Amino acid sequence: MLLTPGHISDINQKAFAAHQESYAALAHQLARKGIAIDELVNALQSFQVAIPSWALGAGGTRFGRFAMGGAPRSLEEKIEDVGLIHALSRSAGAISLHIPWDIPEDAVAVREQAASLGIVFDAVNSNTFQDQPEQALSYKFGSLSHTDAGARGQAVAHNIEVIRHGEALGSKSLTVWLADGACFPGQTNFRKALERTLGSLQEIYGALPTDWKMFIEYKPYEPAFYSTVIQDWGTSYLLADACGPQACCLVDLGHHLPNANIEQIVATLMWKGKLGGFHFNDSKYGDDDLTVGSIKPYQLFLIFNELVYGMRNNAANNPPLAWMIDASHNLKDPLEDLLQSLEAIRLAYAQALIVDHARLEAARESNDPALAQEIMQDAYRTDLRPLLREARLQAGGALEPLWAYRQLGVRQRLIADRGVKTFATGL
Ligand code: PSV
Ligand code: MN
Repeated sequence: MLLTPGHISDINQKAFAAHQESYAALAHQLARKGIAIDELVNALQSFQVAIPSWALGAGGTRFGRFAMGGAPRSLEEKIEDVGLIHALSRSAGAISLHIPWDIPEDAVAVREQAASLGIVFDAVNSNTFQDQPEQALSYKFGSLSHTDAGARGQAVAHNIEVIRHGEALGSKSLTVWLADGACFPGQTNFRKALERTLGSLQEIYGALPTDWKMFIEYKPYEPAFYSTVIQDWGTSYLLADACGPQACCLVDLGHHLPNANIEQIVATLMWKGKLGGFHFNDSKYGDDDLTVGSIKPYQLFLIFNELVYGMRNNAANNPPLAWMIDASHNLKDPLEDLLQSLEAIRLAYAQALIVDHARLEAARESNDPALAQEIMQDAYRTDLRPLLREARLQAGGALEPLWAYRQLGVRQRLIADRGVKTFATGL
């Protein structure tokens, strides 16, 4: 299914007058603060977030997975779905593949299909957390950290193969997330496991093309419930540092113990020039993979405030960040969920862009926490939704992507095309 500009502009007509009114009012409000709204429109238009190929079907929990109808049955159909999200939002111009869940059979054709929808290939992700049928050695007791050199070698070779797939698609980065760890005290030697992991990562690093990055993702627990080899940002940092300048850390919002100060982690990593990638989601308890901004939107804004500061003050040379949504959809239609996530991300970014950093710095320097809070919350509480709508409108997207999606009956059409009981490849 293809959404044409005609489909979208027809739907936009209905909301156009109300939008113009609210946008003019916001432009006026921001101008009084010395903020040019056009610059914000431009910043938002160039802000694109990758959709992971595994987030387009129904997710699930270890207790089950419910079919939602019309799920993409192939990589081509997943790209088609990202095309739908991008056509409506104009902010999802990239897809991130997990190998071997989504191995392109014909990379040239897949690349052409994506390009025709305005989509590029973001980071490729390796998978050494599941055993594949044809695999010689098991990852049950680890992959890059395994005690057996054979298993480690197999996991290294898989990562290198993933890089090759990525090269054929035009990707420029590899994300490594390891499930390696232990479920029981005493099960592993922490130091040896970390040393082995570093050795394996260095081998993968050696195979990186010169214009590539390697992102090292951390996570405190799950599926290992006692210890995870790359448990936190500090471990990720020291591994990335030991690998070299092309290795960076990846922050997944769900991969922190409760109440961790993620914005401070972002600030620290950007100070060192080691933040490379970002996985967005939201959570109440653990790695819940809920819709971005659905639980802690203020935290998301605080994180973006540090990201914007880091991007504007980038003496340490952080690479352009690879933004991706990493979520699972147990209840919602995944495409609706992704549209909501994109909106939440863009909103937090826009809010961070209007923070008066000069005044904030002055408040900090004069040790005035009340004023600092006023400045932060003034930005957070400014309703910037008209700005997001305008940025989309100018780029040919929908004023209200979620409503357009529903009014155009996209899911119903996907079900008609693909069937009711379809399951996407993935977890
Ligand atoms: C692990 O929880 C993770 O965040 C990693 O990024 C994986 O690649 C992804 O989720 C999918 O399982
Ligand atoms: Mn992740």
